[in-house]
Amino acid sequence: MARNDWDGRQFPHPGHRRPVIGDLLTVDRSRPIQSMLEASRGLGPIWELQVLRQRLVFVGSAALTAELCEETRFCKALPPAVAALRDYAGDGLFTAHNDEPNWQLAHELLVPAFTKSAMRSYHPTMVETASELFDYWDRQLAHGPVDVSRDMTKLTMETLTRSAFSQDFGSFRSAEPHPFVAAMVTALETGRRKGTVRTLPGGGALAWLLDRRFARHQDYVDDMLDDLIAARTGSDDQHDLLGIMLNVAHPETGERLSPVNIRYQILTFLVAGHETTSGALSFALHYLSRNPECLARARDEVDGLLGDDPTAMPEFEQVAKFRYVRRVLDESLRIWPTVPGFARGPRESTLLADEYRMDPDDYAIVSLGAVHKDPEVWEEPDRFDPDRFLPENVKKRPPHSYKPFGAGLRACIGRQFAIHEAVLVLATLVHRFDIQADPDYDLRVTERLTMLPEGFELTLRPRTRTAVPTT
Ligand code: MNH
Repeated sequence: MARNDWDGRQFPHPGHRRPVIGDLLTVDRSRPIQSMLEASRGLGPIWELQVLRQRLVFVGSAALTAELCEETRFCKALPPAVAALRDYAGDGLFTAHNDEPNWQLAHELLVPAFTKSAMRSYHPTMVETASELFDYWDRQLAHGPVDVSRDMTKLTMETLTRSAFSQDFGSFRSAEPHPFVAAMVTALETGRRKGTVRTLPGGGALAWLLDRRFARHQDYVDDMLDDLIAARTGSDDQHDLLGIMLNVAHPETGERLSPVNIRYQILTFLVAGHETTSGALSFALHYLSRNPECLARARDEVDGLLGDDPTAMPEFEQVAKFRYVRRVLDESLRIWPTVPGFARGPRESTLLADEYRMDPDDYAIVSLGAVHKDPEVWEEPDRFDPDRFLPENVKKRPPHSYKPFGAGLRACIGRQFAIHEAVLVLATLVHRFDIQADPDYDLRVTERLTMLPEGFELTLRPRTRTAVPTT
């Protein structure tokens, strides 16, 4: 574990630090990330929190973030909460240490499967899954408003299981989640709680208890994936991510991923890819439902490209043309980055901001909630304004002031996947339905592994052909 002592330096911290527990009382356990961010107001661009035995140093300015993103000097670090996920994601892409050989190998084998053009092969699956959700909503309309975060999470999970290993869990055909999905969610939640618990005195024992209680969920998930991997071994199809991982050897070394590592990668895609994208979709829908002029612009754009059939779905090439919808997504991820931060440490001892000595076992957490609202860069940072992402406006900003997908070599490999899916779903949703939020709803954000709107409902009304202007 990183020592993180920063050469003995102390940074500003919220008041009332106590012996032993440190700043624990400033952290609201039901919304730790939001409460830590609120407590940092007024502390400047770099601050710290001491939570029991764990010390966290955060940066919140675009300038310090730009420096930490310099790949020659800094690289990804794994703070304890991320390292805790290694129990089930092992040396998969997200949780691998920079120097673990499986990171390099998996990265090189999988990058081609995540390029923009590779999205062409996932596009039909994304279209089909979104259509199933919309058909399900059509059948649900009489039952009142829909729970947006819940249904978006089902959607992104279903898209991923189909794209990653061609498994259809029928999320929109039955009321109960498939046992695999339920077990996955429980195993994930346990992993997250273990990450928190380990920092407590005696936390090792608590983590062990959690392990004992939830091991069967993890075993079920692992067994199912191992069976699936075994069943596909020997066939040479490469039509999904599993097929690529089983059948593509490294062009120079001939190396392949081991079956266990393939299981880690699949779990990683499911974990890293489903709640993150569903949160982004849900926040975007929240802001669209609150900003009628933005909704009208988004809809005009989509109507212009898809025409007057409300159930029309786009071709692959059309998705990139939903420019305004894309800006809505970008702006939503600015205000609510669903992955709230990432950690960076120096490759060799160095001075951050010419001032703070960092050694290789120190790390700083880039607090995206702060960086994306840095007043040096963003005017009226709390206002929702997708036009901030017009190309001419993007050019005016320093390059590292917006980092929802992380930085450098270890940045998000699924970025294009998430963007293609989210733009496709947002565009087709506003084309097919009128959306109406409860005017009394105030955005509440729940924190799981990622950030999601909580209790956010939309009343949907199908648009009719005549309501959609002909083009
Ligand atoms: Mn994703 C890494 C954000 C969607 C798979 N992702 C990261 C990081 C951020 C991130 C930030 C860097 C973390 C770090 O430095 O520690 N990811 C997102 C967001 C979305 C998202 C905001 C959606 C919106 N991610 C996806 C999807 C997938 C995916 C979809 C897979 C299908 N992400 C990954 C993987 C990594 C990652 C794998 C780790 C990459 C690496 O380290 O090599």
